Amino acid sequence: MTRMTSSEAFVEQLVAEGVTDIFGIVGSAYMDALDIFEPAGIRFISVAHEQNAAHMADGYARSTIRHGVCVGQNGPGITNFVTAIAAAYWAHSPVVAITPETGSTTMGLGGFQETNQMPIFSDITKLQLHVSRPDRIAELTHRAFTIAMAERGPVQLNIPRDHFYGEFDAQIAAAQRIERGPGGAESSSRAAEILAAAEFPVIMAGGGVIMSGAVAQARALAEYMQAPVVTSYQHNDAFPASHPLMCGPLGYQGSKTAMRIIALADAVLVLGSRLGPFGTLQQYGIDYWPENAQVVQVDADHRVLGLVRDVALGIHGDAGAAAADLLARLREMGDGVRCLGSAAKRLAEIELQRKKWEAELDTLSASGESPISPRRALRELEKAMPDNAMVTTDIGNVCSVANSYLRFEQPQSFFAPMQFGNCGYAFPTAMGAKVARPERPAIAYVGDGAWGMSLAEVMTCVRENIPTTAVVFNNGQWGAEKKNQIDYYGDRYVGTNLENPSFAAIARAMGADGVTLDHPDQVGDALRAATSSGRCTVLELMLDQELAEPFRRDALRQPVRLLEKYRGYEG
Ligand SMILES: Cc1ncc(C[n+]2csc(CCOP(=O)(O)OP(=O)(O)O)c2C)c(N)n1
Ligand SMILES: [Mg+2]
Repeated sequence: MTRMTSSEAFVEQLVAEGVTDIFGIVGSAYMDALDIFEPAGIRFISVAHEQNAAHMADGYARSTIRHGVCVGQNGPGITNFVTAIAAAYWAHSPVVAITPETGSTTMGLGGFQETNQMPIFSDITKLQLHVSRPDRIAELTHRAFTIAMAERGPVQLNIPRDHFYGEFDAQIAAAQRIERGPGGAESSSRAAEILAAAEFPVIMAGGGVIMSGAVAQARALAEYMQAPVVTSYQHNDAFPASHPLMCGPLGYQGSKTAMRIIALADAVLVLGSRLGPFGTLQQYGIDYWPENAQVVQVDADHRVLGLVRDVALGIHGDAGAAAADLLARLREMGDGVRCLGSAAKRLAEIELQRKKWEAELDTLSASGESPISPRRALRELEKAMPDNAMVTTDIGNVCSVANSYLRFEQPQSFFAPMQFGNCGYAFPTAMGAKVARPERPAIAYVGDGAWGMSLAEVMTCVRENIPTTAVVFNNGQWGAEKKNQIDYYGDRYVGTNLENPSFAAIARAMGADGVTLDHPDQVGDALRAATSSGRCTVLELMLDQELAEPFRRDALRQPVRLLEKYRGYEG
């Protein structure tokens, strides 16, 4: 026990948890602690909007397997966090949201910057902690960090502003990491039997493979069984793209190779995926989910086992430990593993499907016109992508089509908004990743509509020296939503056309580099130059207005109007 102030105990506990970077906007509520961040070895990254601070914390966590941390002023600073904490929740990111609150002595009186901050985050955090007394601040901070990592999701640490003051004897705990095993022995043995009996087993690698650092284990198992590997929606980096067994991602704008291959499966081993409903919707008219296959689902969160899809067996365990355990069991079974005799057939099928899909993508991406066609832009970016790049994408139509063109050799390379799907995700998330991994290029793909939500952070990149590259797809529209007006609402464009200023000029005015590109031949060189310049760069790609399939044909209906005054507004 050492005598400390409350702020000192808090900051010392942050240090013990390994915190070196915190994203936020300054506020008096926590200034007493902020004042000693620097001598504690903590960099405070001052941003333009608290939503983006929390996205940065998410990108930081996703690119490292470390905690991301954000902080803001009580009331409005904290309510600004909400969207990004929800995104981090669905991305399973260990983000610790430090939420200073109005003073405990006046809470409830409706004073300055007061709102009840706990209900707001109740459904988008794994745990909420309220520091009820100053002398519990270190203990509860420790708890926040432990649970955020153990349960893989945001934790809120709510601290009444007066609780940063006070003196007491404090104990700083060492950081705690909880290791997971492969799952129960009985279920593991059943899983091995299911896999051993399969003729056409397929492995689906999800985010859990990335988070548990399990690519090597997944790969060893896939290679032993010669099982094709598909990845879950927008987790394209869960298995190396160039591996002969890799088929690509499922889900919206995913890989037809992956879909055609998984459709053939008689057993699927799902490693670290909740099988989210949007992620396995049929695509391109391919109803690919193999309803009759025996599905074994492994996940670190027992609540998601069998939740969305019926599974033959759920295993509560770590993706890497489970893969290693299953490999050992299959090895012991020797010739009893049925699929070992038919590897050539599966490899040939992968090769065939991959060739077909690549040829189709080449044809779709061939246009050499100006303005640039979205798919040609995506192909050019793909070809010029630095090997060790980290790429984030936003949720617009062009960004979503990028799913077919983003391939990675290493995990922790692709951070998309996935099933929370919020506009404004990509750029701050790339910035957070860049802070965490300064040695790797960080590139955000962003639509022009969503760029309006993010562009203020170019100032942050310049001020804080975070050399992130933004690729802005300027198609003059909130395209993904306009597509619905085209398909369902008789081309009535309400709120979907955009008249944009020059985003490149705005970037330059903020002290960054800004380049406008209107021919496909310029794209590759521009990306290479931007990512090697050491400067924040905005590449503004002038695109045509072509749009791909909408997100939610499954959830939209042709409009029906009954009232006379709305006649003519049918589909
Ligand atoms: C925060 C938020 N607001 C609104 C939406 C609805 N939405 C989904 S995609 C989209 C259009 C995106 O337009 P843009 O960023 O220009 O990309 P494009 O579709 O044109 O490629 C909108 C408004 C959303 N997903 N998130
Ligand atoms: Mg757009």
